[in-house]
Amino acid sequence: MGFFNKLKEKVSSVTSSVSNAVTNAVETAVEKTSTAISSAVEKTTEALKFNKLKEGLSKTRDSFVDKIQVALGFGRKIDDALLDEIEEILITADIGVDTTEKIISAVKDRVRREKRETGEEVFIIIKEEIEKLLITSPSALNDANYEIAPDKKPHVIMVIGVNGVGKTTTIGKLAYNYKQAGRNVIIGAADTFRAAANEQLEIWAERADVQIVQQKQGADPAAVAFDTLNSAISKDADVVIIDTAGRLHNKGNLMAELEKMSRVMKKVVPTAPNEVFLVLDATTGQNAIQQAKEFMKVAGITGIVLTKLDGTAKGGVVIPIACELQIPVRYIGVGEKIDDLQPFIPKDFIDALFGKEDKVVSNYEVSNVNDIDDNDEE
Ligand SMILES: Nc1nc2c(ncn2[C@@H]2O[C@H](COP(=O)(O)OP(=O)(O)OP(=O)(O)O)[C@@H](O)[C@H]2O)c(=O)[nH]1
Ligand SMILES: [Mg+2]
Repeated sequence: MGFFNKLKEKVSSVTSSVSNAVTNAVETAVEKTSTAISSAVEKTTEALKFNKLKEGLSKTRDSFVDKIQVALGFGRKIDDALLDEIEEILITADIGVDTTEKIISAVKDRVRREKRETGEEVFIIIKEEIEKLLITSPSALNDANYEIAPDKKPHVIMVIGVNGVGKTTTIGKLAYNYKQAGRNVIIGAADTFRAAANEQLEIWAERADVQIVQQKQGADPAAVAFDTLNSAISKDADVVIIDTAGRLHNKGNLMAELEKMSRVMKKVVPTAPNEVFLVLDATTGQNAIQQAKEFMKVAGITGIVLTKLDGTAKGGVVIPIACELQIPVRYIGVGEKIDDLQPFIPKDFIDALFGKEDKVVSNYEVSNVNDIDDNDEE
């Protein structure tokens, strides 16, 4: 090979390795930047959601957490009288007698065993014990990603509950969340009882940008559910959400109607309904638990949606619902807008209610107890 050919080859090989190196560097930089951007977007979205939750729980925080803080403040001695006072605050904040007893007995035990003496420490113990109850409840296993198992397609969700609890609104929000997660959604207007029900659901379908199947007012709800499932199959939909009329658990004919809907849906999708969500209105406090207990006797409920947490001081009711009923609280409603439905994440809920910044007492070494300033005593 001549000198010039060799030189040409050399130059071309250097050029190509420089160009490869530049391409790699640019690709890596682009990849890093886009990862950084998407992680920043994700963090911002999470922060906005958390703030919304915090904001939504402000009335509950006033009625419950702030009262506990006041009771524990002013350097009071941590004794039985004080813990009785806290017990009363929990019961009046809709935590319910049974769950309150569990919390207080665990708190008393830890205060004694770990020799806790300050209000701050007891506050964190209360927070931790409530969190412990929630994270060992079925509600801790919620899917926040709106995943659908491929063998459950279409995934059929039937939404039930008494009048006015927020079923239709929840369906609109849920459809929106599934759609945002990239799922193909169809909703079925099986509340054929109320005159304006179809229009209301249509508005939500438009907002969420999903399809809707409906019939005339007075049509058989089971027929609407049947049509919706058939349409879902022909359109290869991922998720079907069926709205139902508000009903009382003790109205036999209405409960039989739900049962018929389930039976008819199975003719199209043998596993349907994959989920039966009972919607409960948090503003009704302990009454919501009663409703759930009654519905559980007659309908195969797989999850609870607790709505209107934003408008109430009774948000503490989510704790006994999650802990006593053994049915997961799947979603919570924190406002009337389409993006105001959140998966129920126990840790976020507790952090939003009690504040995030606290040190975790249980991580202290027992020896640290002796270092704790006991100015609070007397
Ligand atoms: N503040 C607040 N309002 C809510 C929430 N969810 C629903 N609502 C309101 O509750 C009212 C009733 O909601 P719907 O969705 O119509 O209730 P429904 O259960 O479908 O009612 P029926 O079909 O009549 O049984 C509406 O005014 C909603 O805007 C929530 O999370 N927060
Ligand atoms: Mg409705």
